[in-house]
Amino acid sequence: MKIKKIEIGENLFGKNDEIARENSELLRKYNILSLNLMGSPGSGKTSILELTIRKLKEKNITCGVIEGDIAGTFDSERISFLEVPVVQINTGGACHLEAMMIKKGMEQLTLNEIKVLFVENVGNLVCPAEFKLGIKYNVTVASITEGEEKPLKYPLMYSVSQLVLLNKIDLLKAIDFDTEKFFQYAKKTNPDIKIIPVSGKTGDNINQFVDFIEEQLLIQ
Ligand SMILES: Nc1nc2c(ncn2[C@@H]2O[C@H](COP(=O)(O)OP(=O)(O)OP(=O)(O)O)[C@@H](O)[C@H]2O)c(=O)[nH]1
Ligand SMILES: [Mg+2]
Repeated sequence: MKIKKIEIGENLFGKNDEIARENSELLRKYNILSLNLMGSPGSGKTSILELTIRKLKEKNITCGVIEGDIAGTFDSERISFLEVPVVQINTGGACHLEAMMIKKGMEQLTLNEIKVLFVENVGNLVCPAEFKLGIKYNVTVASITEGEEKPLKYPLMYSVSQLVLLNKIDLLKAIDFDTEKFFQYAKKTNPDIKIIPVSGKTGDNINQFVDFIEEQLLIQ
């Protein structure tokens, strides 16, 4: 599938919260469930997206993806391989996506053909949490290789997220990672947060993320 690409210039930065509200209204109008995947570079956002989209496709749930990266089209190429509409946004240096970028991205998608819109934010545990996009669910993709204390060191990311996908659990035997402590720290930062341990490599528990998406689709 052809990748649509947007390079961001100065003029695309605007009144962020206002545009985020407009994005949210547009998504509601089209009855699209939207999820914003955030996390450190390499935590496994694209790997999880690939597995999840494959499973949603098997269930005839149509997806669209907005990929945010500082530069390059690596991730959108991986997604387009799945025959899913994808827009690559290159921020040209900015460490996060902003609402105007999502607005421009959505203009490139045929919204009435999409049930679930995924946004993959720029790999960064800080800045993406600071900008509202108008996307309904914030999902933090954390990986066990980052250490269990990260929810306490980067609290904003956890407090703005409804769901954490704790990734790379296939490496648990090789890495000194205290899963219980991670749960405790994440809940301390955000008592309402839901955590699903997954593997973007073996596909373990990806079904639980798919279940979460299907549940949210039902209550849309
Ligand atoms: N062992 C293991 N490796 C994983 C897992 N998930 C992802 N990886 C690997 O981790 C690396 C980064 O994965 P990506 O999915 O590209 O991570 P990302 O968060 O999308 O990265 P950026 O977009 O650059 O921020 C790749 O080499 C993946 O194969 C996992 O669950 N287990
Ligand atoms: Mg990625």
